[in-house]
Amino acid sequence: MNVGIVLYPTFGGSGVVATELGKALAFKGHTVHFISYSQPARLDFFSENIFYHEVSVLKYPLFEYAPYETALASKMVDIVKTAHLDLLHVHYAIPHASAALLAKFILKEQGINIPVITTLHGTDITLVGREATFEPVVSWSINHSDGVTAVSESLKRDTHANFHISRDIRVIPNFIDFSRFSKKPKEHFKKAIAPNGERILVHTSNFRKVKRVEDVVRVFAEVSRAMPARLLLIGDGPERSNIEKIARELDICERVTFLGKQEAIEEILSVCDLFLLPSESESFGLAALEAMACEVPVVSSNAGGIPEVNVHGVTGYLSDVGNVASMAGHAIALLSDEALLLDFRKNALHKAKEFDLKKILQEYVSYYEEVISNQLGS
Ligand code: GMT
Repeated sequence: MNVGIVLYPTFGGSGVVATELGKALAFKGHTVHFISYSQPARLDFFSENIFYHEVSVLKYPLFEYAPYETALASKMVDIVKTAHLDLLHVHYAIPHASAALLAKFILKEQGINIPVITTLHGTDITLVGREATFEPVVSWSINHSDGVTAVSESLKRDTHANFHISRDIRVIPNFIDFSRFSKKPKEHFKKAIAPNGERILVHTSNFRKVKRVEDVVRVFAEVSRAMPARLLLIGDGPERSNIEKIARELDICERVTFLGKQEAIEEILSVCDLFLLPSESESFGLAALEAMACEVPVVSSNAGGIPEVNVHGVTGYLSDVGNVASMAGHAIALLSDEALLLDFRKNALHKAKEFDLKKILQEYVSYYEEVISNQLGS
Protein backbone atom coordinates (compact mmCIF):
# COMPACT_ATOMS: atom_id res chain seq x y z
CA MET A 1 0.00 0.00 0.00
CA ASN A 2 1.02 3.57 -0.60
CA VAL A 3 -0.15 5.63 2.37
CA GLY A 4 -0.07 9.37 3.13
CA ILE A 5 0.11 10.12 6.87
CA VAL A 6 -0.75 13.64 8.01
CA LEU A 7 0.39 14.47 11.54
CA TYR A 8 1.68 16.97 14.05
CA PRO A 9 5.47 16.68 14.07
CA THR A 10 6.07 17.47 17.74
CA PHE A 11 6.63 15.22 20.76
CA GLY A 12 2.82 15.14 21.49
CA GLY A 13 1.13 11.74 21.70
CA SER A 14 -0.72 11.87 18.36
CA GLY A 15 2.47 12.72 16.46
CA VAL A 16 4.39 9.92 18.16
CA VAL A 17 1.66 7.35 17.39
CA ALA A 18 1.38 8.51 13.74
CA THR A 19 5.16 8.41 13.22
CA GLU A 20 5.58 4.98 14.83
CA LEU A 21 2.66 3.60 12.80
CA GLY A 22 4.21 4.93 9.58
CA LYS A 23 7.62 3.49 10.48
CA ALA A 24 6.08 0.08 11.21
CA LEU A 25 4.12 0.13 7.92
CA ALA A 26 7.32 0.98 6.03
CA PHE A 27 9.17 -1.82 7.81
CA LYS A 28 6.47 -4.23 6.55
CA GLY A 29 7.13 -3.05 2.97
CA HIS A 30 4.43 -0.41 2.54
CA THR A 31 5.37 3.04 1.23
CA VAL A 32 4.67 5.92 3.59
CA HIS A 33 4.54 9.63 2.81
CA PHE A 34 4.54 11.80 5.94
CA ILE A 35 3.02 15.27 5.48
CA SER A 36 3.51 17.98 8.11
CA TYR A 37 4.88 21.48 8.71
CA SER A 38 8.20 20.19 10.00
CA GLN A 39 10.15 16.95 10.22
CA PRO A 40 8.42 14.59 12.74
CA ALA A 41 10.51 14.29 15.92
CA ARG A 42 10.92 10.51 15.71
CA LEU A 43 11.70 10.44 11.96
CA ASP A 44 15.45 10.78 12.10
CA PHE A 45 16.76 7.97 9.90
CA PHE A 46 16.78 6.89 6.26
CA SER A 47 14.38 4.28 4.87
CA GLU A 48 13.76 3.65 1.19
CA ASN A 49 10.02 3.31 1.91
CA ILE A 50 9.62 6.59 3.82
CA PHE A 51 9.17 10.06 2.36
CA TYR A 52 8.63 13.36 4.09
CA HIS A 53 6.81 16.32 2.53
CA GLU A 54 6.93 19.68 4.25
CA VAL A 55 3.99 22.07 4.13
CA SER A 56 5.19 25.65 3.99
CA VAL A 57 2.79 28.54 4.32
CA LEU A 58 3.36 31.70 2.32
CA LYS A 59 3.98 34.72 4.53
CA TYR A 60 2.02 37.75 3.35
CA PRO A 61 1.23 40.99 5.20
CA LEU A 62 -2.51 40.44 4.71
CA PHE A 63 -2.42 37.13 6.61
CA GLU A 64 -2.60 37.81 10.30
CA TYR A 65 -3.21 34.05 10.62
CA ALA A 66 -1.28 31.97 8.09
CA PRO A 67 -3.73 29.76 6.09
CA TYR A 68 -2.14 26.43 7.06
CA GLU A 69 -5.21 24.35 6.26
CA THR A 70 -5.27 25.64 2.65
CA ALA A 71 -1.55 24.96 2.20
CA LEU A 72 -1.96 21.49 3.74
CA ALA A 73 -4.92 20.59 1.47
CA SER A 74 -2.96 21.76 -1.60
CA LYS A 75 0.03 19.68 -0.50
CA MET A 76 -2.19 16.61 -0.09
CA VAL A 77 -3.64 17.09 -3.60
CA ASP A 78 -0.10 17.28 -4.97
CA ILE A 79 1.21 14.22 -3.09
CA VAL A 80 -1.84 12.03 -3.83
CA LYS A 81 -1.32 12.74 -7.55
CA THR A 82 2.46 12.57 -7.82
CA ALA A 83 3.05 9.68 -5.40
CA HIS A 84 -0.11 7.82 -6.47
CA LEU A 85 -1.33 7.33 -2.90
CA ASP A 86 -3.94 4.66 -2.12
CA LEU A 87 -5.07 6.30 1.11
CA LEU A 88 -4.76 9.41 3.29
CA HIS A 89 -4.60 8.71 7.02
CA VAL A 90 -4.84 11.87 9.11
CA HIS A 91 -4.05 11.99 12.82
CA TYR A 92 -5.85 14.53 15.05
CA ALA A 93 -9.08 15.92 13.62
CA ILE A 94 -8.21 19.63 13.73
CA PRO A 95 -7.49 20.79 11.04
CA HIS A 96 -6.18 17.63 9.37
CA ALA A 97 -9.55 15.97 8.72
CA SER A 98 -11.25 18.95 7.09
CA ALA A 99 -8.10 19.71 5.04
CA ALA A 100 -8.02 16.09 3.82
CA LEU A 101 -11.69 16.23 2.85
CA LEU A 102 -11.08 19.45 0.91
CA ALA A 103 -8.24 17.67 -0.94
CA LYS A 104 -10.53 14.68 -1.55
CA PHE A 105 -13.21 16.86 -3.17
CA ILE A 106 -10.66 18.66 -5.36
CA LEU A 107 -9.22 15.32 -6.49
CA LYS A 108 -12.68 13.89 -7.18
CA GLU A 109 -13.25 16.63 -9.78
CA GLN A 110 -10.04 15.44 -11.42
CA GLY A 111 -11.26 11.83 -11.51
CA ILE A 112 -9.20 10.60 -8.52
CA ASN A 113 -10.93 8.82 -5.64
CA ILE A 114 -8.79 8.98 -2.49
CA PRO A 115 -10.14 7.41 0.71
CA VAL A 116 -9.60 9.43 3.91
CA ILE A 117 -9.25 7.87 7.36
CA THR A 118 -9.30 10.16 10.40
CA THR A 119 -7.85 8.98 13.71
CA LEU A 120 -9.17 10.80 16.78
CA HIS A 121 -6.57 11.10 19.52
CA GLY A 122 -8.00 12.94 22.49
CA THR A 123 -7.92 16.67 22.92
CA ASP A 124 -9.26 17.09 19.37
CA ILE A 125 -12.49 15.64 20.86
CA THR A 126 -12.40 16.20 24.61
CA LEU A 127 -10.94 19.72 24.79
CA VAL A 128 -10.27 21.72 21.63
CA GLY A 129 -12.78 20.11 19.29
CA ARG A 130 -15.71 20.71 21.65
CA GLU A 131 -15.24 24.48 21.42
CA ALA A 132 -18.13 26.09 19.59
CA THR A 133 -15.58 27.58 17.17
CA PHE A 134 -14.61 24.13 15.91
CA GLU A 135 -17.57 21.82 16.61
CA PRO A 136 -19.49 22.08 13.28
CA VAL A 137 -16.33 21.45 11.23
CA VAL A 138 -15.17 18.58 13.47
CA SER A 139 -18.62 16.89 13.33
CA TRP A 140 -18.79 17.31 9.55
CA SER A 141 -15.23 16.00 9.06
CA ILE A 142 -15.91 12.91 11.16
CA ASN A 143 -19.17 12.18 9.34
CA HIS A 144 -17.61 12.58 5.88
CA SER A 145 -14.32 10.72 6.38
CA ASP A 146 -14.32 7.30 4.69
CA GLY A 147 -13.10 5.73 7.91
CA VAL A 148 -12.76 6.99 11.49
CA THR A 149 -10.84 5.41 14.33
CA ALA A 150 -10.58 6.36 18.01
CA VAL A 151 -7.71 5.30 20.27
CA SER A 152 -10.01 4.00 23.04
CA GLU A 153 -13.60 2.98 23.78
CA SER A 154 -13.78 5.98 26.08
CA LEU A 155 -12.83 8.38 23.27
CA LYS A 156 -15.42 6.77 20.99
CA ARG A 157 -18.09 7.34 23.68
CA ASP A 158 -16.95 10.96 24.17
CA THR A 159 -17.11 11.55 20.42
CA HIS A 160 -20.70 10.33 20.24
CA ALA A 161 -21.60 12.34 23.35
CA ASN A 162 -20.08 15.63 22.22
CA PHE A 163 -20.62 15.70 18.45
CA HIS A 164 -23.43 15.04 16.01
CA ILE A 165 -22.14 11.73 14.69
CA SER A 166 -24.07 9.62 12.21
CA ARG A 167 -21.47 6.97 11.42
CA ASP A 168 -19.55 4.11 12.93
CA ILE A 169 -16.22 4.71 14.70
CA ARG A 170 -13.71 1.85 14.90
CA VAL A 171 -11.66 1.57 18.09
CA ILE A 172 -8.02 0.78 17.32
CA PRO A 173 -6.02 1.35 20.50
CA ASN A 174 -2.56 2.85 20.72
CA PHE A 175 0.31 0.41 20.67
CA ILE A 176 3.75 -0.28 22.04
CA ASP A 177 6.87 -1.41 20.22
CA PHE A 178 8.51 -4.03 22.44
CA SER A 179 11.69 -3.93 20.38
CA ARG A 180 12.22 -0.55 22.01
CA PHE A 181 10.14 -0.51 25.20
CA SER A 182 11.22 -3.28 27.56
CA LYS A 183 13.02 -3.38 30.89
CA LYS A 184 16.72 -2.69 30.27
CA PRO A 185 19.51 -3.73 32.65
CA LYS A 186 20.48 -0.29 33.95
CA GLU A 187 21.44 -1.10 37.55
CA HIS A 188 24.35 1.37 37.53
CA PHE A 189 21.92 4.13 36.58
CA LYS A 190 19.55 3.10 39.39
CA LYS A 191 22.44 3.22 41.88
CA ALA A 192 23.36 6.72 40.73
CA ILE A 193 19.82 8.06 41.19
CA ALA A 194 18.92 6.15 44.33
CA PRO A 195 22.22 5.18 46.02
CA ASN A 196 20.49 4.12 49.24
CA GLY A 197 17.82 1.97 47.63
CA GLU A 198 15.20 4.73 47.58
CA ARG A 199 11.99 4.00 45.63
CA ILE A 200 11.97 5.79 42.26
CA LEU A 201 8.72 7.38 41.08
CA VAL A 202 8.42 8.84 37.60
CA HIS A 203 6.12 10.97 35.46
CA THR A 204 6.46 11.94 31.82
CA SER A 205 4.28 14.44 29.98
CA ASN A 206 4.15 17.71 28.11
CA PHE A 207 3.50 19.55 31.40
CA ARG A 208 0.19 21.00 30.28
CA LYS A 209 -2.55 21.79 32.84
CA VAL A 210 -4.59 18.76 31.73
CA LYS A 211 -1.79 16.47 33.05
CA ARG A 212 -2.12 17.79 36.65
CA VAL A 213 1.62 17.53 37.27
CA GLU A 214 0.96 19.43 40.51
CA ASP A 215 -0.79 16.27 41.78
CA VAL A 216 2.29 14.23 40.85
CA VAL A 217 4.42 16.40 43.11
CA ARG A 218 1.86 16.36 45.93
CA VAL A 219 1.50 12.55 45.77
CA PHE A 220 5.28 12.25 45.83
CA ALA A 221 5.53 14.55 48.86
CA GLU A 222 3.24 12.14 50.77
CA VAL A 223 5.21 9.09 49.60
CA SER A 224 8.53 10.59 50.56
CA ARG A 225 7.19 11.31 54.07
CA ALA A 226 6.49 7.57 54.38
CA MET A 227 9.69 6.15 52.85
CA PRO A 228 12.96 7.17 51.20
CA ALA A 229 12.03 8.05 47.61
CA ARG A 230 13.05 10.02 44.53
CA LEU A 231 10.89 11.57 41.80
CA LEU A 232 11.97 11.86 38.16
CA LEU A 233 10.03 14.32 35.99
CA ILE A 234 10.53 13.84 32.26
CA GLY A 235 9.30 16.36 29.69
CA ASP A 236 8.69 20.06 29.63
CA GLY A 237 5.89 22.50 29.03
CA PRO A 238 3.88 25.45 30.33
CA GLU A 239 3.43 24.16 33.91
CA ARG A 240 7.14 23.52 34.55
CA SER A 241 7.93 26.67 36.55
CA ASN A 242 4.74 26.33 38.61
CA ILE A 243 5.74 22.75 39.47
CA GLU A 244 9.22 23.86 40.52
CA LYS A 245 7.61 26.47 42.81
CA ILE A 246 5.31 23.86 44.40
CA ALA A 247 8.25 21.48 44.91
CA ARG A 248 10.08 24.29 46.75
CA GLU A 249 7.02 25.04 48.91
CA LEU A 250 6.71 21.35 49.80
CA ASP A 251 10.42 21.27 50.60
CA ILE A 252 11.09 18.25 48.39
CA CYS A 253 13.42 19.84 45.78
CA GLU A 254 16.35 17.71 46.89
CA ARG A 255 14.42 14.57 46.00
CA VAL A 256 12.91 15.76 42.70
CA THR A 257 14.88 15.75 39.44
CA PHE A 258 13.65 17.55 36.32
CA LEU A 259 15.16 15.67 33.39
CA GLY A 260 13.57 17.73 30.60
CA LYS A 261 12.78 16.13 27.24
CA GLN A 262 14.50 12.77 26.88
CA GLU A 263 14.95 10.47 23.90
CA ALA A 264 15.76 7.15 25.62
CA ILE A 265 12.74 7.18 27.96
CA GLU A 266 12.76 3.37 28.11
CA GLU A 267 16.17 3.42 29.84
CA ILE A 268 14.90 5.75 32.54
CA LEU A 269 11.63 3.84 32.99
CA SER A 270 13.64 0.63 33.42
CA VAL A 271 15.01 1.80 36.78
CA CYS A 272 11.68 3.09 38.15
CA ASP A 273 9.30 1.52 40.66
CA LEU A 274 6.09 3.46 39.99
CA PHE A 275 4.64 5.68 37.26
CA LEU A 276 2.25 8.51 38.20
CA LEU A 277 -0.44 9.74 35.77
CA PRO A 278 -3.05 11.88 37.56
CA SER A 279 -4.44 13.49 34.34
CA GLU A 280 -7.69 15.47 34.29
CA SER A 281 -8.48 13.98 30.89
CA GLU A 282 -6.64 11.31 28.93
CA SER A 283 -8.07 9.50 25.93
CA PHE A 284 -5.62 6.61 26.27
CA GLY A 285 -2.48 7.25 28.30
CA LEU A 286 0.35 6.18 26.04
CA ALA A 287 2.88 7.28 28.66
CA ALA A 288 1.39 4.75 31.13
CA LEU A 289 1.59 1.99 28.52
CA GLU A 290 5.27 2.79 27.87
CA ALA A 291 5.94 2.48 31.60
CA MET A 292 4.02 -0.81 31.86
CA ALA A 293 6.00 -2.30 28.96
CA CYS A 294 9.11 -1.57 31.07
CA GLU A 295 7.47 -3.41 34.01
CA VAL A 296 6.54 -0.28 35.94
CA PRO A 297 3.08 -0.31 37.63
CA VAL A 298 0.92 2.81 37.44
CA VAL A 299 -0.95 4.92 40.00
CA SER A 300 -3.28 7.12 38.00
CA SER A 301 -6.57 8.94 37.80
CA ASN A 302 -9.55 7.11 36.33
CA ALA A 303 -10.03 9.71 33.58
CA GLY A 304 -11.10 8.81 30.04
CA GLY A 305 -9.38 5.77 28.57
CA ILE A 306 -6.84 5.24 31.37
CA PRO A 307 -8.84 2.32 32.92
CA GLU A 308 -8.58 0.51 29.56
CA VAL A 309 -4.80 0.45 30.06
CA ASN A 310 -4.23 0.52 33.83
CA VAL A 311 -6.32 -2.10 35.60
CA HIS A 312 -7.20 -1.25 39.22
CA GLY A 313 -5.66 -3.70 41.69
CA VAL A 314 -3.82 -5.56 38.92
CA THR A 315 -1.39 -3.31 37.04
CA GLY A 316 -1.67 -0.39 39.44
CA TYR A 317 -4.44 1.66 41.03
CA LEU A 318 -7.04 4.19 39.88
CA SER A 319 -8.39 7.14 41.87
CA ASP A 320 -10.77 10.00 41.10
CA VAL A 321 -9.19 13.00 39.40
CA GLY A 322 -7.61 15.27 42.03
CA ASN A 323 -7.80 12.75 44.89
CA VAL A 324 -4.16 13.12 45.94
CA ALA A 325 -4.70 11.36 49.29
CA SER A 326 -6.08 8.25 47.58
CA MET A 327 -3.27 8.16 45.01
CA ALA A 328 -0.64 8.63 47.72
CA GLY A 329 -2.26 5.86 49.84
CA HIS A 330 -2.16 3.45 46.88
CA ALA A 331 1.44 4.39 46.05
CA ILE A 332 2.60 3.91 49.64
CA ALA A 333 0.81 0.55 49.99
CA LEU A 334 2.32 -0.78 46.77
CA LEU A 335 5.83 0.52 47.33
CA SER A 336 5.90 -0.86 50.90
CA ASP A 337 5.15 -4.42 49.79
CA GLU A 338 7.98 -5.98 47.78
CA ALA A 339 6.01 -9.12 46.82
CA LEU A 340 2.95 -7.11 45.71
CA LEU A 341 5.16 -4.75 43.72
CA LEU A 342 6.75 -7.69 41.94
CA ASP A 343 3.29 -9.10 41.08
CA PHE A 344 2.14 -5.73 39.75
CA ARG A 345 5.31 -5.40 37.67
CA LYS A 346 4.58 -8.76 36.00
CA ASN A 347 0.90 -7.87 35.52
CA ALA A 348 1.82 -4.53 33.98
CA LEU A 349 4.00 -6.23 31.38
CA HIS A 350 1.32 -8.86 30.71
CA LYS A 351 -1.36 -6.19 30.14
CA ALA A 352 0.98 -4.11 27.94
CA LYS A 353 1.32 -7.11 25.62
CA GLU A 354 -2.35 -6.66 24.63
CA PHE A 355 -1.18 -3.50 22.86
CA ASP A 356 1.79 -5.04 21.03
CA LEU A 357 2.54 -3.07 17.85
CA LYS A 358 2.57 -6.30 15.82
CA LYS A 359 -1.08 -6.94 16.69
CA ILE A 360 -2.37 -3.36 16.40
CA LEU A 361 -0.52 -2.76 13.11
CA GLN A 362 -2.48 -5.65 11.61
CA GLU A 363 -5.74 -4.02 12.82
CA TYR A 364 -4.79 -0.81 10.98
CA VAL A 365 -3.80 -2.66 7.80
CA SER A 366 -7.09 -4.61 7.80
CA TYR A 367 -9.04 -1.38 8.33
CA TYR A 368 -7.13 0.31 5.48
CA GLU A 369 -8.02 -2.60 3.18
CA GLU A 370 -11.66 -2.49 4.26
CA VAL A 371 -11.96 1.27 3.64
CA ILE A 372 -10.17 1.08 0.27
CA SER A 373 -12.37 -1.79 -0.91
CA ASN A 374 -15.56 0.04 0.24
CA GLN A 375 -14.39 3.07 -1.72
CA LEU A 376 -13.76 0.98 -4.85
CA GLY A 377 -17.24 -0.53 -4.53
CA SER A 378 -18.97 2.86 -4.13
O1 GMT B 1 -2.02 15.62 25.52
C1 GMT B 1 -1.23 14.86 25.00
O2 GMT B 1 -0.65 13.97 25.59
C2 GMT B 1 -0.97 15.01 23.54
C3 GMT B 1 -2.14 14.47 22.82
C4 GMT B 1 -2.00 14.58 21.33
O3 GMT B 1 -3.01 14.40 20.68
O4 GMT B 1 -0.94 14.87 20.79
O5 GMT B 1 -2.30 13.13 23.30
C5 GMT B 1 -3.52 12.49 23.11
O6 GMT B 1 -3.21 11.45 22.20
C6 GMT B 1 -2.36 10.42 22.72
C7 GMT B 1 -2.05 9.46 21.59
O7 GMT B 1 -3.21 8.91 21.04
C8 GMT B 1 -3.05 9.74 23.91
O8 GMT B 1 -2.22 8.70 24.43
C9 GMT B 1 -3.29 10.80 24.99
O9 GMT B 1 -4.05 10.18 26.02
C10 GMT B 1 -4.10 11.96 24.42
N1 GMT B 1 -4.12 13.05 25.41
C11 GMT B 1 -5.25 13.43 26.02
O10 GMT B 1 -6.33 12.91 25.79
C12 GMT B 1 -5.10 14.53 27.00
